Amino acid sequence: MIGMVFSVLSVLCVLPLLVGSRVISQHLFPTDCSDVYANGQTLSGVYTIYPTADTPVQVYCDMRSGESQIEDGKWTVFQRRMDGTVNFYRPWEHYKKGFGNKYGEYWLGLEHIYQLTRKKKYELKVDLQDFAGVSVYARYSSFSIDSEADGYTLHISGFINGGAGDSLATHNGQKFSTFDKDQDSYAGGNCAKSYLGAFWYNQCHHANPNGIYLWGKDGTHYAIGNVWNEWKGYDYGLKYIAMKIRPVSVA
Ligand SMILES: [Ca+2]
Repeated sequence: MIGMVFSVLSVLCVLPLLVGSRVISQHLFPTDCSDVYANGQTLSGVYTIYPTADTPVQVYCDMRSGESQIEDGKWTVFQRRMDGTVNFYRPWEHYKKGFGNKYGEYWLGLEHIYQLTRKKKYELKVDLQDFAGVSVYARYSSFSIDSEADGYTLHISGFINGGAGDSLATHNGQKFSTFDKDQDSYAGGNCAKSYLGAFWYNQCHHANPNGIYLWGKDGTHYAIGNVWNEWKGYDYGLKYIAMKIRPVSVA
């Protein structure tokens, strides 16, 4: 019994390991993909992270090491669209807890995102691709969200333009809304219902990443798609969109 207690206690600690002549810190409960990377798992893929010690969750880690500092990997992906296989028109509980396929399209869950961003300072990158294969991004040097009691309010700043334009500016400071929980700034209705998504709607949006997967340009129904207005306008559904965070380097 005492041995059991001791072994439970020991795995709760960060375990220093001697590798060759180097001592590295193993995160036995990696908080995010940055910790997974620090553990030596440097390939992109699906890993288990622990936003809190008792909430293991699978996530896609973008470990791609790029050409520049900005493009370096270690990103924890919390939202991804790529082929229209997952329905994103879902109620509050789904957006709170997460849904979808970690190998494909998914939403990690607002509670997990909140638990991550309350622990460390994060930056945000949004990767976008159209059906012609053109890729752009928008980056924000600071990203966090509040607790559920505060509506999971979005806080972003420090926009860096990777060709996408800043479609999130109008969403900064807004609470999250779903079709069954209207917390937007539009008094005349529910943006989630009007634009068939779920987001930090204002009145209502310049970006609708969780909208309908439109398969390209389709203006039949105004701004209902997975659109990013500052890049392709309100009637172009993107082929690929991924929202990802990583701790801000203090180096
Ligand atoms: Ca409203």
